[in-house]
Amino acid sequence: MCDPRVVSTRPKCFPPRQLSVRGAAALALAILIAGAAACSRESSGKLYPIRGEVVSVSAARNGVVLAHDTVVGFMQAMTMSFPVARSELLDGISTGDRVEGVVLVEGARSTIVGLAKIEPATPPAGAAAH
Ligand SMILES: [Cu+2]
Repeated sequence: MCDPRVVSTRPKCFPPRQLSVRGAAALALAILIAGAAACSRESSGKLYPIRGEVVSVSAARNGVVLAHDTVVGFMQAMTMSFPVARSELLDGISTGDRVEGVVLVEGARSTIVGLAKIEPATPPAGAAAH
């Protein structure tokens, strides 16, 4: 018989197999709890990187129409409008800009949660020397 006080300090009181099962269950539970905590704070959606060109920015600055490239694992290239999580995301963004960002997909809703203008590629050094 194992004395409970001995169990806590002497693992040999548990058969090794039982120990590992308990360890795995505890680990799975810890992951679940961590995941649930993260979800309640953020959201249950999935994030995808997105790239495209700005077709228009809504007058209320709460949405943007993007001609976006393929979003791997989510959708093919198309032109569509997205709500933006915060109007500040559209600061400095205007029609014709090439942008990249992050889209949060929750069920049927996809919201732009990050957006930045891609600076035009700088010409190689010496290219404009003449
Ligand atoms: Cu789309």
